[in-house]
Parts: sequence; C-alpha cells; structure tokens
Amino acid sequence: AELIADLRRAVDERQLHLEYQPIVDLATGAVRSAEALVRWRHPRLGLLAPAAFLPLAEETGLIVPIDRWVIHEACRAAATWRARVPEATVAVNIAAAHLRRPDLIATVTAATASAGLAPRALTLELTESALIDGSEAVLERLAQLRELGIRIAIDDFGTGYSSLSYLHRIPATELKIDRSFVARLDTDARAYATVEMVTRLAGAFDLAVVAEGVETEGQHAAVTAIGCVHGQGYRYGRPGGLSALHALAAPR
Ligand code: G
Ligand code: G
Ligand code: MN
Ligand code: NA
Repeated sequence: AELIADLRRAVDERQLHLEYQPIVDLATGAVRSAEALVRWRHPRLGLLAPAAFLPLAEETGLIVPIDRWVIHEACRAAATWRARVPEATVAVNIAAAHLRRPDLIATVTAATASAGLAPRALTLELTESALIDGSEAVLERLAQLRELGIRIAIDDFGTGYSSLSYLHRIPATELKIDRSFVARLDTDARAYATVEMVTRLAGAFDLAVVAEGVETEGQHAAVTAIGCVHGQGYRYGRPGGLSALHALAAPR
C-alpha cells in the first residue's frame, strides 16, 4: 500500500527514467532503432526494474500516467537522436489498459508534436496479451495510429495464443520474436524451425522481424542466417543511457 503512494508520486517527482536498448540491423550492424525501458529510482529501495512495479501500476491504473510520461520522454529522446541519425526510431511498450483508452491517440499526437518528432519515428510495442481483447474499438484505434504514421510492433510474438489470427487483424509494421525461442536456437532444432517459420510468415505480411534476446554468437549467426532483419539482445548491447546509444549509433 505504501508502494502505491510512492508510485503515485514517482512521476511528479521525476523518479522515473528511461534506458534504451539498441536494435541492430543484422545486415550492416548499424543501430538505427532502440527500445525504451522504464526504471524507477525509488528514494529508499533503490533502482527498481519494471517487473518490480509495473504489475502494481497496472492493478492501480497508475500505468496510464506512467506510460504517458514514457511516451513523451521517449519522443524527446528520439528527436535528439534524429538530429544526428535522421532515420532513427524509438520503440515504447504500451500496457493493455492504455491501449483500451481512446485518449491514447491524443497522448501520442501531443507527444510527437511537442517533441517535433515525425510520427514514423515512434513505434508502439503491443504484446499479444494486450491485443487479446481485439475489440473493434482497439482495432480502429490501431488503424488510426497507422494513419498518423506511427509504427506498431507485436511484442513477444509466439507467447500468446492464436498468434496467427493477429497477423491478419492487426495493422502491424513489425513483429518481435520472443526471446524464449531465440534462447533455444543453439540447441533445439524445433526452436530453429519456429524462428524460421515466423520470419517467413512475417515476410509474407510485409512485417520487419526483430529477434529478441540474442545473447550468443551462435544465436546471432542463426538469426542472421534465417534472415531476421533486426536483432536485439545482450550480444549487441544492454539497456543504457541515451549517451551510450548515441555513441553506439554514430553515423558511419
Ligand atoms: O527492462 P526489463 O527487461 O526489466 O523490462 C521488462 C518488461 O517490462 C519489458 O518486457 C516490457 O514489456 C516492460 N516494460 C518496460 N518498460 C515499460 C514501459 O515503459 N511501459 C510498459 N507498459 N511496459 C514496460
Ligand atoms: O519484450 P520485452 O519488452 O518484454 O523485452 C524487453 C526486456 O528484455 C527488457 O527487460 C530487457 O532487459 C530484456 N532483454 C533484452 N535483451 C535481453 C537478452 O539478451 N537476454 C535476456 N535474458 N533478456 C534481455
Ligand atoms: Mn518490448
Ligand atoms: Na518483447
């Protein structure tokens, strides 16, 4: 209960910050994209990862102001990054509760406009579980976001159920293959076949594929051979500050 009160103050008192994990172009090694991940520097408990507070935020509805702050902050960061790397894009995670709110459109529009960011430089990551109640209203909202130019990624692909129906219904621009499949690439032929199949399927739907959780050289070689367009994971870089991202992504 005390943590709820703390969390309520966290946004106002600027205790949240974002880290950025690079997403590499596997063909060239270039970093032109990053995923923003929220952190909470709690005054007594220290640095908290999302798993330590996002479930509580979701239960209490505090996730909405948090995600709103994340969207604004990530848009500002993306705008500075694009001053150096014009084609750079930044991805933010959107909670299920937020996707159900009509004002998501207004939030995204305000954030891109006030940062002076082209909407095509912002990707919203939606998990399959967030998409599960694919109500008409949610689908309509996603279509509106696409019309604005916002990119839509299906996150943790393969972990929800009826994954395949989403490909037909969701106006996505990319698909992130869940790291549980990537983790087993080295040792499990079935995991390899799964990543291969999902990549081919994504190609048929014109979706860019991001292989998540690439840690080892073997996994890197496998996702590259399979033809995934992008990779994300400790092999390429851990989540870090904006300056680390700028250094990694220096134009060549
Ligand atoms: O950084 P870490 O691996 O601890 O993140 C764990 C999970 O928390 C991520 O998979 C992501 O889905 C979720 N997450 C991280 N940042 C945000 C955020 O700003 N908003 C929401 N809704 N989820 C986030
Ligand atoms: O998909 P989601 O938004 O949940 O993924 C982001 C999370 O994955 C972040 O919490 C990040 O810290 C974590 N992550 C990123 N790269 C790796 C990796 O190579 N290995 C593992 N185990 N986790 C990773
Ligand atoms: Mn994500
Ligand atoms: Na993911």
